[in-house]
Amino acid sequence: MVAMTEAVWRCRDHVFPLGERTLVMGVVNVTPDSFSDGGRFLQTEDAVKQALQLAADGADILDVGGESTRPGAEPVSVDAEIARVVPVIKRLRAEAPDIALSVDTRHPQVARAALAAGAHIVNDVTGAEDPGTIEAVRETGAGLVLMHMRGEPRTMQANPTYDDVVAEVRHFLASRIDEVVAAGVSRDRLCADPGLGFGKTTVHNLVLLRDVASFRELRVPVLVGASRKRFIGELTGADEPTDRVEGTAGAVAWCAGQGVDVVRVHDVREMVRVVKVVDAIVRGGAS
Ligand code: PMM
Repeated sequence: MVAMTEAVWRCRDHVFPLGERTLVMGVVNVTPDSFSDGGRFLQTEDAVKQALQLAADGADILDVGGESTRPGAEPVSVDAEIARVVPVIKRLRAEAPDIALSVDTRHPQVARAALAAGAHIVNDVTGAEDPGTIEAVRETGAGLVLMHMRGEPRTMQANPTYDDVVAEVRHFLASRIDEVVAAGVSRDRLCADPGLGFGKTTVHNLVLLRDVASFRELRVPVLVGASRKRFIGELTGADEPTDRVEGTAGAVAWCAGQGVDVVRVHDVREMVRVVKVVDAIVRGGAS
């Protein structure tokens, strides 16, 4: 989506060329397994196994998260979040050294611990509102995903309203980019995300998607996470998140067609195939 020629997204030693194809970020949720009493070891094993499968399925980036940011979710402690994500990141660095790793966190302490363990990107759903996160990114040369969220996960879906959702979200992201660049992080480390479902109704999500190409004005790569979200369920009548694969494919195909740079998805194998076809049509060559 970036207009400059030879544009790249720099995330430590990973340099992603932009505009050639749609990058796929696979979601790795490290959450306690309520069906086992095996504790942390099994939790780590499960997440690593899932992550390695997503890498084999063609993910470009693995996004490791230890705190659910779904609507209504209760926060977990920073220590618990670190204890979930760091062992997974360490194992992935050892077992899949070529894949880029991102940490999905809004806490600078978690970001720092994950970067020390070898992560390349911080994915922050608050748009890096804590200056400590910006500092950690600046010091390490990591990539940073700035997402728009209205309110906070526990309450954000309580009647969100906007006068012009596209303009307001874009304005927020532009001001976050300016602030992060002013704090010493170069623009080619940044990526912007409208934050579908984070304080947005189904109509807000659809309007943001319809106008997603306008986010190129931000002059950083654009990431979209539509995967399995509630609005996909509403549109398709699929109550179970795992039953939202085809609906997700619709949104992912649209994003790839509009030139979105990164799609964040759970169903990597399927979505890699979707973007391969759309990229071949839109960008003029099979990869
Ligand atoms: N969505 C979720 C979590 N993290 N990060 C970014 N950058 N964009 C998103 O849309 C996003 C995110 C919530 O979805 P999940 O619970 O299914 O991972």
